[in-house]
Amino acid sequence: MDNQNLFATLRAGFPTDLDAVAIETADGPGAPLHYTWRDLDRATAMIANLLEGLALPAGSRVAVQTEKSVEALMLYLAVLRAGHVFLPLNTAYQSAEIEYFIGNAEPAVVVCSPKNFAWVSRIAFSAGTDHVFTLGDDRSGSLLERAAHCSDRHTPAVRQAGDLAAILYTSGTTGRSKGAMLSHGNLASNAQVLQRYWGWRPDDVLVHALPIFHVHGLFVASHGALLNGSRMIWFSKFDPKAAIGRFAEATVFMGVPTLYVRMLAEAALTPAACAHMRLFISGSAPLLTETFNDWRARTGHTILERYGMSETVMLTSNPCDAAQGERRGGTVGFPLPGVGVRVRDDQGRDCATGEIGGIEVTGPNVFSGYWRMPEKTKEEFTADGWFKTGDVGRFDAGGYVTIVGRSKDLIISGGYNVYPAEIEGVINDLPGVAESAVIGVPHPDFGEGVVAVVVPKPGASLDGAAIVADLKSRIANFKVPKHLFVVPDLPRNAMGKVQKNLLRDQHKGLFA
Ligand code: MCA
Ligand code: AMP
Repeated sequence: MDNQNLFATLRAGFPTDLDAVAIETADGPGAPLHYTWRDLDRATAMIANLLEGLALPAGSRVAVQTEKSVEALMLYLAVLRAGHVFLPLNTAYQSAEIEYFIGNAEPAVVVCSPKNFAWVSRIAFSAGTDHVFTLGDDRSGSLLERAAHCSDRHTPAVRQAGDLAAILYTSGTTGRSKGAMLSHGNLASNAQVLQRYWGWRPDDVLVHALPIFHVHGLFVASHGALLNGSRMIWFSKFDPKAAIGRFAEATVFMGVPTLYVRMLAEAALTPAACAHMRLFISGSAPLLTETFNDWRARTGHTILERYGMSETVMLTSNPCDAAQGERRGGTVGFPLPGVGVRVRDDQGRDCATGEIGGIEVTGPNVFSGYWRMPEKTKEEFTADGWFKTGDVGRFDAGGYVTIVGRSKDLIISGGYNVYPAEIEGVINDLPGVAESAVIGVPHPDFGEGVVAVVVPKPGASLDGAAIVADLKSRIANFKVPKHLFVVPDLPRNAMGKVQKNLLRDQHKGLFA
């Protein structure tokens, strides 16, 4: 049987001329650095051989928290190549968060930034991890030192479509993150569908400016370019002016809405600057119609908005090809080929066109379940096997999907998910706090801004600024409330439930 290893699928997309440039760095140490396709092939082989030499048990997880670099991408590809399971971690995560992920996933290997080795290795070794390597964004660290002694020839491990390729931690409506288990087949099928739907061409050039520890930057963007043998211009950190400066030699850009908002604030964003570009894609959070319209007015390009999740990779997309329809602002387009999308009411009945309900999905891209959480997994699927996204939306008469809200209590800030229950849990554990409510309100830069409303215990007095400072040492910076109010009590309904809608309404103008 064919090898379904995702690395093998991506490798088959490399161009015949392996000496052509695959990735050019636009920033970071030593930029511009040029990596050829042969470099990607050889370096991933060496790292894969290093991993194989560790004789890890089948299905071992490799957890990675490193700055964005081409070598970090190579590490991801090498983990696939060796047949292990990749577990990316946001660089903003603090020690308590890392402790949870490592404790929950029990990785056999952890790779971290050299500067974090002391605390990350302490957590990893006490959780039973056997190997901790370091990888800096300047090619430093023990991972590459060790890999340098390994052969640059490697045959990808044989994997079936259903075998686990990656675990992405996501949503924790009850406070704790769940590891979405994605298989080689989930990821490969989605990449292949997007290849056709977005009309990827080998001569495309992608400006890659997203982090590579989430679906958008790691899978959607990187897989697209690799599968098509297309060159990437690689930013380790998004810089609006610098990104615009590279559009003259590029054709594709992918961003969360905040990236588009920030580029719109640059005078350099003109039709001429974007004349060489073919496709601007947005996702991970709702793109405001205002941003969609302003972008068209400023550049002459119509942003293609698409919708996905960590559990499912990409689900719907506005068309790329005009023959299939226009790109409609405010919508997330059509279900992708092979992906089933339906909208159902609370009783599980299909909603009529235009009627709002819960979005449910099925397809070869949909994950198999949450890591070691069979009960949670069961709750999130319908009896007939469709995944309940927790997003609320509708189909219009033309078949376009519009997302109107979420039934899950989730804030999306600058494309990062923030789970109010998790932040409330941390705040409620602080001395003097009786209870709290965390909400998202409109934010001009991040789409939604995190706000906390905190009630002190009787007799206690709380200092909002001190709480925020304390939170910065406990949770990832993007989760820290941008504003914190200390109030005598929270609004509740007759059932005693906190009325977050009232709080959201009260504070909706906070960041205007
Ligand atoms: C940074 N800060 C933020 C955020 N990012 N605050 C709220 N939300 C954020 N997203 C704060 C930091 O806490 C810090 O605050 C200050 O901004 C500066 O931090 P820095 O790291 O320098 O910020 P930045 O470089 O300007 O980052 C902004 C960013 C970044 C470029 C928009 O957040 C980003 O790359 N977002 C993309 C996320 C993404 O890739 N999402 C895809 C998820 P202080 O100074 O107070 O400490 S995948 C997904 O959702 C699915 C499946 C899908 O459909 O794609
Ligand atoms: P994640 O947990 O990071 O996978 O985030 C997935 C969630 O992001 C989805 O369930 C949606 O709520 C949201 N999302 C992704 N793309 C879009 C989009 N284009 N418009 C609105 N929401 C989106």
